[in-house]
Amino acid sequence: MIIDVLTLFPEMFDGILRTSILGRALQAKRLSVRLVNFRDFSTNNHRMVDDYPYGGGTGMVLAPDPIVRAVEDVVAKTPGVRRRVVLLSPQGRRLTQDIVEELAGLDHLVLICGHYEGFDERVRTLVVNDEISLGDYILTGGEIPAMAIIDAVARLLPGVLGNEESARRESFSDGWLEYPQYTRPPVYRGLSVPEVLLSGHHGEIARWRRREAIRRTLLRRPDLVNWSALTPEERKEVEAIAREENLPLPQQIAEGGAPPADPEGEN
Ligand code: 4GX
Repeated sequence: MIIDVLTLFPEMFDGILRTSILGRALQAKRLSVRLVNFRDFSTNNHRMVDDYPYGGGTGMVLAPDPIVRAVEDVVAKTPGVRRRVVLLSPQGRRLTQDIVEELAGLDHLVLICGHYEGFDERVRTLVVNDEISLGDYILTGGEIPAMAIIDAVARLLPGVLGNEESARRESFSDGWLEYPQYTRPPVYRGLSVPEVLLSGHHGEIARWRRREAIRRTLLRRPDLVNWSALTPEERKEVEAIAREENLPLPQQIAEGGAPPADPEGEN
């Protein structure tokens, strides 16, 4: 996969692209990341890339021409492939693992990062076909969201994670948060490792882990639960944990339907 990053601050990417799994993915040529400073596409004498907003107001707006020409350049260098041109902004759809998987199936990904200011709307109209947000908070630029996307996509590419790590990934893609983990020593500052994990009873260990994964998810991220996809065993665990934790027993568990509407709009 080829990822082109359009940014005024390419040096921000130096560290992460050299480090650990990303560095390995690049070395192994599973992934190629090209950093494009769209200031190089400015035709202005002063290499300016922004200008005053029509209609007035504070701040500056990234002019369309350098960005549009930079996109045209990377597209011309990478013809005839499955491609997405993504603008990073708080106005995009929030990044999820489903979106990461979608992007990991492409041949060419173009990530456009703005800094401080917004983009001239014609950038969206002319060259952008996806807009993604890292989350509902304001950053100084799209570079960190672009890095998050590169990192999350790279680990899904064939051959990037070792066998062990990719097997681990599959075992955790069952929809629950991770169960609590422990290593040596068996007692640390008075805190013991749960007895069952030292027992060697693999069946009991697997049941304990599933139960604690479900407990964590119900307590911390009930919004992640796909109520209609629970196995009968999971459903029984959910009912038992809801009783133990004094959680309101979800209506949909009892009736087997969709969850009730959340009046706070949180879920
Ligand atoms: N997830 N930012 C983009 C410039 C900007 C302003 C307005 C478009 C319209 C962000 C995020 C994020 C700050 C990057 C504003 N672009 N990007 N930048 N959250 O906060 O992606």
